[in-house]
Amino acid sequence: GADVDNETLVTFPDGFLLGAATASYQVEGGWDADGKGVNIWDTLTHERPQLVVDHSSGDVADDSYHLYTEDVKLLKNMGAQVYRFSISWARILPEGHDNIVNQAGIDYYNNLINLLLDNGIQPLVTMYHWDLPQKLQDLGGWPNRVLATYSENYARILFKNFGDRVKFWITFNEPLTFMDAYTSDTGMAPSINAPGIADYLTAHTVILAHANIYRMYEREFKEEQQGKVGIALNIQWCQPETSDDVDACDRYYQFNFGIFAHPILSEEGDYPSVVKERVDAISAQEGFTTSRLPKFTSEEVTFIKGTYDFMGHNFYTAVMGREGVEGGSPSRSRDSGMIQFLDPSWPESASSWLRVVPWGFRNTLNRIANEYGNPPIFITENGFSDYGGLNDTNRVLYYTEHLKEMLKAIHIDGVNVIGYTAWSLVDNFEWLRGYSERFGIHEVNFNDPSRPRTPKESAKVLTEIFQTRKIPDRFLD
Ligand code: PNW
Repeated sequence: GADVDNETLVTFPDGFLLGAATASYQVEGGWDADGKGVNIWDTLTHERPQLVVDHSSGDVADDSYHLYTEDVKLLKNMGAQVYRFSISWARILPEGHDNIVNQAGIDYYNNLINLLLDNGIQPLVTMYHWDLPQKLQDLGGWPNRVLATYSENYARILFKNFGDRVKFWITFNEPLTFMDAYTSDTGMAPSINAPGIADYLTAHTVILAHANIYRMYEREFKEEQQGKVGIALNIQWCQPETSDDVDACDRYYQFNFGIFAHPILSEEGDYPSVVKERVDAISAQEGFTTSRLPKFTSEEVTFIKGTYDFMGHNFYTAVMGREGVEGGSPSRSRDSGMIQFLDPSWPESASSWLRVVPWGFRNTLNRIANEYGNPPIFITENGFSDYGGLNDTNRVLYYTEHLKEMLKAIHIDGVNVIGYTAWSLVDNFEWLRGYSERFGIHEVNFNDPSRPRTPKESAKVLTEIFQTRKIPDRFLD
């Protein structure tokens, strides 16, 4: 580690970007406004409302489709330098294909982008944050490889219309999370139960789609637009229970992060060998003639390798790992051969999966840096859930502790972290948890049609941090 003075250790480097994040389905509302098409979250919330804990939907959500000027005001007041938001595919292409473009959708994002830039805030745009046009789900959704081509066509529309002003692009948000939407019929949209099969098919299509988009940008836009393209991958730190469980956590990492990162960011390319070996062998034991893990050709391995200008990383929490087998047959969990649990001493949040383990953040950043040659990493999400309220002391602590760990990774360990957007700018539709779990740094009153936004204590502390570009003394040990 480098020798750094105490002041530097708690200060953000020059050029480091600070801001906040949202996603289209979680905040926009306007689910059928002005020519928007139906997407898989519209379908799930309308047709299977019992899958959402409070039977709610994103039909209106924060109504950011109509109130985006309010969101930009919040960002401006905080001194945010960057806003990460996502584009609703079906708002731009109502039927998923690029033959019909909804001009009202283009106008909406143009207005948002222009207003951000007028206020000195950079847009960081996610192309896909889980709201697939229903018409593409009707073709099978992500397990159907043809979506790798349709995604490229969608992305081209985005580069054409917005690429003159958007310089940071994320192709996909958390493919790890949405591949699991194909592993249970009580899970996220499309909520299809084909574990150990459709999840791998989804990963395969998404990796090809990502590479297609990156290469198309290189060929058609990069020279003129000079933007950067990456993908946002999430992973939880895995803490081995004993020294005998280190390999189990390594496999956890490769099955959940390496499965995407290795093809794109490693020198070698392709899926991690441990993933290939285990899924092939276990598939055969289970009586499958064809491995459940699809194969890349050697041309595809080369085509995919290096398709990033930076990597997006969403970090929330940690798990404990132990050698052993759990999960049905077939399943990715069984393939990985590890047992996952939580340390009861880790502080809780409102989300069952989210415990507060800030040291896991620094460890994860180091792991990524070591494994893939220290790529530029943008922290695209990090945040904490509670049940609401303006006095969100636990969220304040979550942010200050995680930012301190991130700064150690930067200054002491030399990890190349280039930006950070807090999840989330506003309380919003938290997927299957509806409005019951709150991640916002601004409170939103969902009973008031005007959806008023109010800064929580955490927004005030982050404002101070964004403006001073350091961690305030009172949060230092
Ligand atoms: C992210 N995990 O999902 C998503 O990108 C956001 O849309 C979401 O609102 C936010 O985190 C909070 O849930 C995650 O189990 C879901 O570690 C699950 C995990 C992490 C992130």
